[in-house]
Amino acid sequence: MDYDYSRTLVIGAGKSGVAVSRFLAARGAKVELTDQKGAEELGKDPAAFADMDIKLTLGAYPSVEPGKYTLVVVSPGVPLTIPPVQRARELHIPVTGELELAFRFARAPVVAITGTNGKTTTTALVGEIFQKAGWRTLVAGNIGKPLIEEVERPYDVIVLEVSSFQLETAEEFRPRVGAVLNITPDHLDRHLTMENYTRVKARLFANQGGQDFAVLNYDDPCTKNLAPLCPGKVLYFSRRQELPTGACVFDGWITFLGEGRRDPVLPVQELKIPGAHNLENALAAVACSRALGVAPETVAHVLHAFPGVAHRLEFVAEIDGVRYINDSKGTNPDASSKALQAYAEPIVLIAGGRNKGSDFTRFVRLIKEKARALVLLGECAGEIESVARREGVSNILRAGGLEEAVYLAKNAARPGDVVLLSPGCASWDMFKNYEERGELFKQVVRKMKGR
Ligand code: UMA
Repeated sequence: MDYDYSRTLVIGAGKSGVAVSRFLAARGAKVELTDQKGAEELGKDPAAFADMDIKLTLGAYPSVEPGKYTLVVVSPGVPLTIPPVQRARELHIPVTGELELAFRFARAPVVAITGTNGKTTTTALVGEIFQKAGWRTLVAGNIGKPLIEEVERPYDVIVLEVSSFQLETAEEFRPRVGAVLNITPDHLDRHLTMENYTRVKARLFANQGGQDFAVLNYDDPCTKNLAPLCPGKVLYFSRRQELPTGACVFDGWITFLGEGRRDPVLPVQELKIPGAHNLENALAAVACSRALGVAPETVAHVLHAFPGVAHRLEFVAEIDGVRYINDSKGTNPDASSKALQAYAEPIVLIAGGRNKGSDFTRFVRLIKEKARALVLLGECAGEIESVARREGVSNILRAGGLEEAVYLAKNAARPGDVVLLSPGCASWDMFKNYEERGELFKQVVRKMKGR
């Protein structure tokens, strides 16, 4: 079904909403872009939108009345429970998201990657593999570039990072290859229960046909059990077990098995990105790219060279024998636990921010095992501190801001240690996004090194 976008209300004037508004306005739609924040807080220039024929309604949402809009497009960060969305649904006005809308204009097969953690790294990796193989490749989605911006350009493949927020409004979205990397508690402030969260992730496969591929993590019971919901061919990947088909580790090699063939791709030791979780990301990338026929040598070349993505276990500097690592993208306890596990050295951890409904107990137990000191900041510092004290973590420091946190961490660290920013929380209490948080961390560390 095609949407009638002639009179569209777009909610949320961030990256996604602005891209959708531009796209639809350029096609002659009457677009109204709204945001709960005012113009000043948003830092948007209303004149620029007027030039594009986009009506801005900021600071409060417009009323949704019968006949006023033909379509409502909701940004990923906007919950579907807000009054204008509810009202639109009462009036049977279609409500969609940028992912679903953009997909309907897509001309190339889509490889879509979701999961609680690892999706940005895996998406970037798969994108590199297709590029290296000579495919004209668009890498977009939750990774930071709305699909709609370039969806109509001539690409051979679209590699998309997809979030659970985007999948909430997916209806006809049908990736040729869909991968779910792992499912652990996250965004429960929005999805409320793990059942809902898992159901939303499974929407990735809802419209697939027999010739499409579902790439699933065999080691994660939540994703392994999605197989019966997949109409396409299931390709498992496993870091722990040898599998008859799919991607796994065989005699120390990352290996792909399929159609009676066993293709050794690369010795695990030669994978550049560190940590067990990155081996899982690499295995998923192997499955996604081999599903569409990329040669094992090309895959190997990229796995060997790929340095990782910014804000994910990103090395910043070494000062007085202490390595500083930016993992600002550790926005939930599970992601940050993986970061802690990636280092054998003692760690001084900087954590805290906005809790998205997570329980910190397991994270704190790992902190007790791996960290020399814990520096806490942000909205839920008190909450983490009380769990940490209960679990027996003693060396806890409190910082008023990120800069202070870095200096406290520097004082607590000894030569050979790692100072790790991996907050286990969203950044939204103090920053616009995790990128801004990571950039400030890098800036402070570099300033410290310059002294
Ligand atoms: N807003 C409202 N009403 C609300 C909530 C928000 O008006 O009830 C407004 C805010 O005031 C703000 C705007 O909505 O101005 C922000 O919209 P947004 O949160 O959807 O952010 P965008 O800038 O459009 O970025 C979104 C994704 N953000 C989220 O999902 C929270 C980006 O993912 C994505 O890169 C971008 O679209 C392009 O597709 C970021 C993210 O944090 C990286 N994703 C989460 C994650 O990875 O865990 C899901």
